[in-house]
Amino acid sequence: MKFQKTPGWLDWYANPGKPDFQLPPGSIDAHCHVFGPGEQFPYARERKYTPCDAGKQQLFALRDHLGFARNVIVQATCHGADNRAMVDACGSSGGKARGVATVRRSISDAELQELHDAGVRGVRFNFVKRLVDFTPKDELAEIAARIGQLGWHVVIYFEAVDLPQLWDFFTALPTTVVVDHMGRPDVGKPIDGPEFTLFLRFMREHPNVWTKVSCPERLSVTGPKALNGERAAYRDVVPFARRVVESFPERVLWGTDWPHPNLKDHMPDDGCLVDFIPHIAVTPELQRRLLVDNPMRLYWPEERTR
Ligand code: 0GY
Repeated sequence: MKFQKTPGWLDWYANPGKPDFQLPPGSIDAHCHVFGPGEQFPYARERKYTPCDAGKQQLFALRDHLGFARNVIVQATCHGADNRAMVDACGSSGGKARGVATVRRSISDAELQELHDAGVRGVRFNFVKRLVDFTPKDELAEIAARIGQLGWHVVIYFEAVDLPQLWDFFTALPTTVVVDHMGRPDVGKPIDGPEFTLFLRFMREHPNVWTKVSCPERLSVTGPKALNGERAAYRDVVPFARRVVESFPERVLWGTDWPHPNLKDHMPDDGCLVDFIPHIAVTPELQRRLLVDNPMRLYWPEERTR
């Protein structure tokens, strides 16, 4: 089946630069996606956008080019609860990829076990209204209880303004909970303002909550240019991400978010995104935790050495 991508949607960056920052050995890109290809893995009927194809070979080539050792492939909403593209990519990775799935309450125990055997270690609950229709919370709670028994975690994606109304649901989840993109703070607002303070309190009061300090390209108002002699692109995101990394060094993850769904203004050079890392994790110790130790603990616990 042929799919026409959503108008205005930018393609991923075809020739990313080599990062100046040398990733620690064994680094993991803990948030990326595969899209299709649509002819092999059709996009979901209920999707809110149609992406360009971005398959496993391209993801693995990017991994090697940037210097990552492994990927965590997160199910994107354009594939709904059809996890075949993600599972196929994990299966073709030679053990170098694990996955986060989207499932419905109708999934059987045998199907959950199949996902586990394929390398899935989490489910994603999405609360971003432009991306998904509402799923009843009792359905999500039921799924969380079931996947908890497999030792999986829940990845949650929401906008900062929605945290207060979702707080009780999130804090009742029985598993490790990983928040995508720092809960999407508005970095135009003060770092010590009520919204980001609430997010930091959410993490401080709930030791099962982790977060990905990812997606500066989505959060930034100042954009990719390094201005006024400052070297960091997306520099308005730096204080927010750095605060999180330094406050919760054992509960942070990082990912490229390749192939960067829904970007219309600019498409980041993934090499430049890697060069953002030393601005938010400023010591080798913090970098090793962010890129190696923490994702290994969550996704490859059986191989953990520290
Ligand atoms: C991201 C962000 C987005 C999209 C999705 O699954 C998705 O469609 O996650 C977004 O549009 O903000 O993490 O990839």
